[in-house]
Amino acid sequence: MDSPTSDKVFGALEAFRIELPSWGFANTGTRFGKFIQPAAATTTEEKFSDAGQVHLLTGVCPTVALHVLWDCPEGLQSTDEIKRFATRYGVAPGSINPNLFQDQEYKYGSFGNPEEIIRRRALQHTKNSIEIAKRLHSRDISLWFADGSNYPGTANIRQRKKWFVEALQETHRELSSEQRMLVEYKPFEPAFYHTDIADWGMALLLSRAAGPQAKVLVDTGHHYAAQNIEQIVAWLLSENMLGGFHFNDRRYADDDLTLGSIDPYQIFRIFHEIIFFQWETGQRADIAYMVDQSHNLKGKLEAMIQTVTMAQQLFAKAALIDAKKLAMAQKNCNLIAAESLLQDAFATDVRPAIEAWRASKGLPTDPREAFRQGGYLERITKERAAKNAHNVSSYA
Ligand code: RM4
Ligand code: MN
Ligand code: MN
Repeated sequence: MDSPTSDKVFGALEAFRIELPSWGFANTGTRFGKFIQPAAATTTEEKFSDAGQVHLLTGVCPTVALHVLWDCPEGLQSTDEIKRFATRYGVAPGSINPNLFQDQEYKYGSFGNPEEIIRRRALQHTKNSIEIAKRLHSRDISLWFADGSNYPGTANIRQRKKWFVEALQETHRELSSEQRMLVEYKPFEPAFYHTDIADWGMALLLSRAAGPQAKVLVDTGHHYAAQNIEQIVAWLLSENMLGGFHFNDRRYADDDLTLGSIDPYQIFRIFHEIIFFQWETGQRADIAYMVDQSHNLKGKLEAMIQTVTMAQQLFAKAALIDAKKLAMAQKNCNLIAAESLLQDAFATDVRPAIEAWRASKGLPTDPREAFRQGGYLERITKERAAKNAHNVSSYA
């Protein structure tokens, strides 16, 4: 690999950090059943320990996203112990995710629930989550709503939209000047007829209505098949409305498969739009890159390391595209030249340069192999097996 190429890879990796989800280390499953792993994290502390291990080996995952219901069972009081875990395991709390979908009250929705008392409860939980975020010095509040309906005629769609606007505005009022709220969209599931925030346009309108610190969160799994996600990304960037990503891959719907396992070229194209935007505008895109995957067949830590290294590879490949040449080829409608710039970058094997970058940082060149050799998995399996044998029903 020539040295300008490896310089580009080094430059890209310096700027790339990715956040891990705490729920990716706990036992999860499908709606048909949960497959218990003896090494799965059973407490918030164990989730921090696992995230810390992934960060130790990859060097690019300094934060862990928290789900309030699962990781802060004592609400604000949980923040002291979370700070201790952060120090002990070397990973800071990242985005804070209120949970507005699991409690019985939310059967007919949260911010869009026809009952005012439940809407208020959902708002109160969101406000508490913002308070937790403040205590933990977390910048982003990630909002995902399961709200929607299953049968035509059963919900007042316009009325629910109004309720959402009101609650999101109130949410925005609680933010400190450094904080942001990220509004996630999803076309279906758990609601199968209509979802209140079903696509990026709805998330964009609601974010705009909420206030300037509200941005859109793109979960790559939350699109219909064949949708052009990179175009959505490009539009959100041009509107200064892209707040962050939940990365995963999908074959059918919200499959939460390992990033790049089905269509690595798509993630590459998304990264390209971001890097091209930055080149063209001279502006750094302020985007939170987060993983939203919870593996129940693969080993959780190994799959997480696999995800992180894949993200680095695809980001580095996208950074190889010669933006100047691309702009010229686009201007001249030189289609094959433009297309080839993407294809050639994608076809470049960036792994040797990434290994060299890791070595330059004192990191293991092959983090997955280092994990296999390191003995961590054997230790946690021993420590947690008995506890996991009784774990049958909850993410926590
Ligand atoms: C949703 C969405 C949210 C995640 C939950 C668990 O489909 O992706 O971001 O927090 O799943
Ligand atoms: Mn998500
Ligand atoms: Mn999802």
